[in-house]
Amino acid sequence: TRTPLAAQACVLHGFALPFVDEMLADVRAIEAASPFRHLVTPGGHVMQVAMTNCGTFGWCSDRRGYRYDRLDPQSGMPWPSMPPAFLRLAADAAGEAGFDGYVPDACLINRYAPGTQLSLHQDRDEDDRIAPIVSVSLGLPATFLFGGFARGDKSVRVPLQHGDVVVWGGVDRMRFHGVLPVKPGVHELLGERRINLTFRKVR
Ligand code: MD5
Ligand code: FE
Repeated sequence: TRTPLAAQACVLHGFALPFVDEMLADVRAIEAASPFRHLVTPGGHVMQVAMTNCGTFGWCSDRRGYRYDRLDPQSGMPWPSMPPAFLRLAADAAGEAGFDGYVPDACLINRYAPGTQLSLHQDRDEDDRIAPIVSVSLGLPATFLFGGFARGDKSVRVPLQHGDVVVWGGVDRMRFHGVLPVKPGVHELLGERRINLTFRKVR
């Protein structure tokens, strides 16, 4: 089933469930090459969310700023390539939400421990500000904040479960969003973790 959030944003409940086993095996291979790490923001804060990437470009942050890079700064190697199951899921979900022909070139993988939150922000480091972002939630549930186009706009709370996919693009691409602190718990497949994959078109 599908819950609309706005004109060009929706939640596809359980859409990723048929892909989960393959995706988790892929995440394990990705983290073996490019481990999850806590990036430092330009302001000098260590991010609560642990991150890694796959695809042509990976999102990075350090004292110099936020950017996408072809190389993992920790290994000096290109990011692991985008697994076929990731590309299929992203294109299928985007199509289901009305965005045909979606080919992402980056996948940011976020890992949340209980208590971890992601404060309200816009994704503005991609050159393409229209193409959808596809977000896949795995493991512990979370509450997603779906806001407006200014930081102070009222936001709605969207509960996200293991296997849920959120797609937002077009006129809704630049909305503020965030994640409330993940509640303590143990997921049967992932343990005390939430993993979120976000597919993006950077260039
Ligand atoms: C996450 N990740 O769950 C979050 C939320 C990020 C990021 O925000 O930049 O890595 S997935 C983002 C999302 C879901 C639904 C709607 C919108 C964003 N939105 O309207 O912008 O790790
Ligand atoms: Fe974001």
